[in-house]
Amino acid sequence: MIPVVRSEEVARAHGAGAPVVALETAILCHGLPRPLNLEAARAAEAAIREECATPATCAVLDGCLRIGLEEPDLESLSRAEGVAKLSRADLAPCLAAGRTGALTVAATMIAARLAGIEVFATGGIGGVHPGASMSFDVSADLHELSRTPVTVVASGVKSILDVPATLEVLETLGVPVIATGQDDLPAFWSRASGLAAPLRMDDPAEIARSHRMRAALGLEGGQLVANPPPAEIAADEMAPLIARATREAREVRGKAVTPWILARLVELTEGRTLRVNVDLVVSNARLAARIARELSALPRDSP
Ligand code: PSU
Ligand code: MN
Repeated sequence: MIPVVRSEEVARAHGAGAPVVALETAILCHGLPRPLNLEAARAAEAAIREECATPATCAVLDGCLRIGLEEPDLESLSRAEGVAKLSRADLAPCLAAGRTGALTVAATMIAARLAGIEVFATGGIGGVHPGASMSFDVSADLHELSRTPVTVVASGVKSILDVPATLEVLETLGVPVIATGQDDLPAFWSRASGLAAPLRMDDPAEIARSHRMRAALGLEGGQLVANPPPAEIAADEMAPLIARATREAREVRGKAVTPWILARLVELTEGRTLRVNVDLVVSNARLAARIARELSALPRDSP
């Protein structure tokens, strides 16, 4: 038996066949500093409700996989120290040990699939880190996109990554990468990466149909929807700062790399990356809700 509990709100929406959007918690516990982390989580949930969908923020609390957090749980998780960052490899051990952990993109996709949720919003997915040909640092988020049928709405790939290499891996894994509203793949804090996205769809209904068509074709895996950030810091301004933070992170290893570089960039931009990060998460939540609404209007078992 999997120890999984849906919030009342999520259970109700699910029973009614109403649209639900999953949200992750690694960004809450590792991606954003307090108290902005809680503000961002609440704002993302509010944006989803404004679009007439139900948010399902996912975490493991005391050995129970929670799909949808009540406000007191969200608040205490946002304040908790030393919460584990759970990816695919860590989910079962954390549940088995009865511990608490925040879910990355990969782990949230797994949770969403278990709960029958087809759409998930985040900031930016993990990918291929610069120097990965030596370090082998490639996020488990990429493989998850190739095996778990969830449409992930993000502002592209975090630009602290090797973006062209990440696109190549997604192509190899057969993951559709779909830009919305523009041809360029967004670069997290910047609207343009200078790379064209392989696909473009401006209509949430088309994204929803494509999601269902993959399932009908028997294809494993999800889609990555790349939504440009509403406000930006230009890529040429970010590039030298990213290069500096990455150089300084040389000694940092494993799961700590991404949170360390994000935190260093907050310092180097005097907090400007934070505002952009919060706004893009909220904007992605809104688009995810629109896609979820379109999905709920389609019959479940046919494209
Ligand atoms: N989006 C953000 N901030 C974040 C993340 C996403 O705006 O911190 C998290 C996600 O949980 C993603 C993780 O899965 O960063 C990637 O971590 P890694 O590179 O260690 O796989
Ligand atoms: Mn990594």
